[in-house]
Amino acid sequence: MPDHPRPDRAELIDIYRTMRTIREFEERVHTEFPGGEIPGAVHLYAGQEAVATGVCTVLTGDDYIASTHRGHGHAIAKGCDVTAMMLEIYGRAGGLCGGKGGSMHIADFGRGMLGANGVAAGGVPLSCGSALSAKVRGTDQVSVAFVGDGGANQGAFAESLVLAAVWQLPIVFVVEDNGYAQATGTRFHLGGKDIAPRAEALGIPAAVVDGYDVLAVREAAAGAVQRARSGGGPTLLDCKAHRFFGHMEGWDQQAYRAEGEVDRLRAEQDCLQLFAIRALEDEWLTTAEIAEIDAAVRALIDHAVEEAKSAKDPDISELLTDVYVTY
Ligand SMILES: Cc1ncc(C[n+]2csc(CCOP(=O)(O)OP(=O)(O)O)c2C)c(N)n1
Ligand SMILES: [Mg+2]
Repeated sequence: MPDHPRPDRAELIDIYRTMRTIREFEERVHTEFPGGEIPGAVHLYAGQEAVATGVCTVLTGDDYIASTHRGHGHAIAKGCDVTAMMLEIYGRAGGLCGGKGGSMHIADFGRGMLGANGVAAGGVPLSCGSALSAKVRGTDQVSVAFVGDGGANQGAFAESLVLAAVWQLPIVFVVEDNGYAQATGTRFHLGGKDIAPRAEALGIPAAVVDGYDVLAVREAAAGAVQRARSGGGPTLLDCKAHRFFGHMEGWDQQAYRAEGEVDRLRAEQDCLQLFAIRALEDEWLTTAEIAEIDAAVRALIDHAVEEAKSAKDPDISELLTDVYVTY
């Protein structure tokens, strides 16, 4: 009996709702950003929802993920509270990290979300640490390291692959190849077409995955998580899905992208649309059910933004709390 059989209807609904929540969250942050209330750097995940969702749907609450600077989608898919996330992005009291972290430092240890990370590939060695900890403690927890195509060129990524292979860590490396590192296309920076062979060179099983197809991601992730959980060691998934927005809000004119590239992506490679078409064809969901989920998600995000805008800044007395931890 496989650990993760075909998703049943409840899981399919959950998958759609998660992807829709990420999309609505990101579209709304994009709309709100020019208002000037959101401090710091914000990188949006729209377009890549199927990757975070497909992976996190086969994880348990006890499993770990370490995220990137483009982390909202990972946090939502791991079950972080959406309103507390919005408060955090606005830098307000009541935010998931007390309003002192912002978009690039959202973390929720209670849900196994070890943090977004401003350092490209910074989460990857952390994931090796949490995987090693699980192995030493003898639990069956799995760690997932999300990393971009650009991050995969960092030395820390190569070192982490070696550690994971040598120590046979219960870890899944999820590379999100979205075609660009800032303004540099992968054909200029990758040194090859795929990142998967870098893992294979170390004996780590790897696969190239269609990152627009949430069920393909889920299936690949299910195999990888099962391998890790049963003592079979690491796996790398090289997921291909481009982002809809620029690298960073308020900064990127995207002059490096081909004319009409984003319009084509939205029209032809939108993971939500692709999923909805299949869900209707295969009668997993009705049009009315999809509309109902969409409306509920819109209301949730409206509420989150209202709460964030009306919340207070963190109190000055909390300036130094949570900064240092004594072990
Ligand atoms: C160690 C390090 N070097 C440089 C940067 C500046 N930087 C921020 S995001 C980024 C590109 C990351 O590209 P990729 O890993 O493909 O992620 P994506 O933005 O495409 O999701 C760079 C170079 C950084 N944050 N950390
Ligand atoms: Mg990239």
